[in-house]
Amino acid sequence: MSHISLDGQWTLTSPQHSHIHTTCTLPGDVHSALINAELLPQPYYGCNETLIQWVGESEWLLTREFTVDKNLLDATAVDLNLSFVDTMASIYVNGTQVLSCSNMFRCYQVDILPYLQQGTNHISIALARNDIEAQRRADRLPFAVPWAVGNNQIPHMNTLRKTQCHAGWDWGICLLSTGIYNSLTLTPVYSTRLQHVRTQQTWLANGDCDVTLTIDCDILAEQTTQILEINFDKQVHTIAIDAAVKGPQTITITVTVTEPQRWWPAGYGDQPLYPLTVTLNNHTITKKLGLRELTLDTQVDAIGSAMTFVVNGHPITAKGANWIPLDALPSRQTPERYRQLLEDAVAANMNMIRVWGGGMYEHDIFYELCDELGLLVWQDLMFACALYPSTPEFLADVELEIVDQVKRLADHPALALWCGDNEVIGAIGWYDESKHNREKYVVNYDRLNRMLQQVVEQYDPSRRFWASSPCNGELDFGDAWHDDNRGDMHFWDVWHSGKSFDAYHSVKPRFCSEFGYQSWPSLPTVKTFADDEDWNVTSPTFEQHQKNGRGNSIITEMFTRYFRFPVGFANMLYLSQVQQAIAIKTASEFWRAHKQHCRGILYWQLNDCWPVSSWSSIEYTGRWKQLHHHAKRFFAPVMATFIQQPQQPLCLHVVNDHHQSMPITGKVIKVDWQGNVLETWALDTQLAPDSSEILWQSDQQLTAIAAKQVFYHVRLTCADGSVTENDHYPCLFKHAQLQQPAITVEWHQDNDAIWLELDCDYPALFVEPQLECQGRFSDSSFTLLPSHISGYKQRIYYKGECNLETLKQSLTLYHLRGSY
Ligand code: BMA
Repeated sequence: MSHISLDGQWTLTSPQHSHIHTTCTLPGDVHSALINAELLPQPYYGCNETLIQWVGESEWLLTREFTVDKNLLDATAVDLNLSFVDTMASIYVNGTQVLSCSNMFRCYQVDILPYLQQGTNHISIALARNDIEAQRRADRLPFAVPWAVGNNQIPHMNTLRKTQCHAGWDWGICLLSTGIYNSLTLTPVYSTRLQHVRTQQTWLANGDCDVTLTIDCDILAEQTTQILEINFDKQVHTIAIDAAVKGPQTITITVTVTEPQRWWPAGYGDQPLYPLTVTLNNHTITKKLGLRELTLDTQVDAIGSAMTFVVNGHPITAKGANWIPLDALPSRQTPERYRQLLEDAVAANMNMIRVWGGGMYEHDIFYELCDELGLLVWQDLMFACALYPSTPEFLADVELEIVDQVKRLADHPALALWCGDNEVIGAIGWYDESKHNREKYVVNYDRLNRMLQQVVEQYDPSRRFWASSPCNGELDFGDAWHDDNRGDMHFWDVWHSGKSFDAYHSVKPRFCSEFGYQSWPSLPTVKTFADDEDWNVTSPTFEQHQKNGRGNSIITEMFTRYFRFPVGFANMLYLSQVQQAIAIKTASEFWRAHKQHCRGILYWQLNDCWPVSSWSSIEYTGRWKQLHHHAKRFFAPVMATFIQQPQQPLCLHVVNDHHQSMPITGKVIKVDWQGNVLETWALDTQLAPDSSEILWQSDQQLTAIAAKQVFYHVRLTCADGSVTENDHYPCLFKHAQLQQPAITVEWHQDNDAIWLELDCDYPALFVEPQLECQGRFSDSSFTLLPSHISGYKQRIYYKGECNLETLKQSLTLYHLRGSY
């Protein structure tokens, strides 16, 4: 007999709300159950967030029955397995408490056989109030430990091992969700429990790979022998376990993979995965292993010290974004949505995702998809933007959590790095208590951080532990927001400090693990949470959906620096996304061009967990913001960018991330806003492997008048057929003499394919064909040149399920000159 699932319908009640007696689907959360029962309004709509806080301020009880047949009672043990328990929970079986949970990140296992009876059994989960527990714990701390004021709406979340952004963040709704978010299972154990399998790779001089399996078993009842079966790389191995003595036993076996197919990050090669199964009696553990070597090079160099991931002996440029929880309502974190978002990341030429420390260690499906898609994972441990206790109880609890998570995740080839926290070193300097007593709080920090390091290194010696993000290096408590010589950097001078976009040119980070710029959601997404009377960026609903205090002012103020002020709400939304795309593009292209300095670019942030104004490149509804289309271009393996630095000639930098050389041909043109080509420079060369070179430069000093009348455009075609295009605008957009273009739109359909062909009389910038209906186009926010310049009409394909008629009615075309 294998697992028995306790997933499905449970009964939900609350001691404080006698009228509530409904069902709750587990895995799932209480809010979602109440929404389904029409006892709670949709939390994401309007200002409903303010109406639903009572849910987090209540206790909840989940109950159900299950049937046990006689056979099950013959087992040596029956394990109840629980994980993603959010958070303070007491579990009862037939009236007896069998488990008390207090850490959402633990994987709990408890033998409940002694409490089971043949026939009907009763299980209940009492969920206590997390806010009260947080306060209770804070009251008992030996000294104040500042919590994430400004982000959290509920105090002292830092004392609880629960997703920190559940209490709100500067992009996050405060729901204080509760529930159980992973499958609940009962596993009968016969004599010996198969506990855990861990693998380790050793690469041999001949290119083969030794995979050593460490298999933990627990002998519960003495037996003569037990047979373990291992299937790996088309080999079957059986091992007889001597089960004469009770207690834990560890078995190791090494399997040699000859001529292994190596696993690569996306863009650098394929992602072959080798299935592994280990079976003991009724219990099988399966894994998919990717065989690769991965190190982090932090050698001292002429600049400071490197921060370069090296995969299979090749340095790579990490390109990607930061990940926050998929949905603030955990019931909506479905495998389909994980797949969609991660596929969208790869579609934008990303190869790394950072799981940010204010969220959660993600569900298995996340890491399985990253393995499959070639997305390296920078894994923060779950601490963010606050200080944390270092009391013995807190450390002991966290230690168990880290052991559970490292054991769960260490065999994923995508996992690249364990990082101790998000911005906790920095946070020592943010709060009054710690600012004025720095030594005490640095020691307090290090007590926790050192324990994290020791546990990670013990359970996963194959990977690097990095103390914090950002961090300048080992035991370095300096300012990694401004030091670009070593370590990883969070560069927020543009968004939070209000500098202009050219401030991105003032630093060359070794690895920028955060930098971001907000935009508003697109109109179709706004319609999902705001009535038309709230279609205004300062309406109550819109302000409820902006969690960064100065956010709307920053966006609007930046409009005035670069653009002519947009007309109407829809154009405001559109322009905010143009602006965001320009910000992140400016930084990413500059840092990629300085490849000798910079080997990692992860912008803040990939996704949204509810519909909100934020730094994301993909909206909650799944719509790609303009930034995501730009990311696809600025993260492409071969990328051309114009860089203009003060008192320097305009330079065209071309970056090649391939580990092979790449022949390219194409041209740079100088065009005026009437669509006349004034000059052309042909380019035809071979890019060196893993390089960044200046292929063209202009010494022309444009007069102030000429700068408003022209722009430069480059289009290069690589030998593999890929194309990179880019522009340079010599003056601010608000000064440029853009002409109002007439854009023609033709729809085409052939079998299943639907596409648009666009042409124009005058050049059009940031052209966004926006659909009200589902789906998207293959490209957006592009420069449209008249076909007499480019030689073709711009063709973009529709990706989605709608038919041609629906599409025709649902298209709105935005472009920069049309916004004012
Ligand atoms: C970063 C993150 C988040 C935050 C973001 C935007 O530093 O770590 O805490 O949401 O900035 O302010």
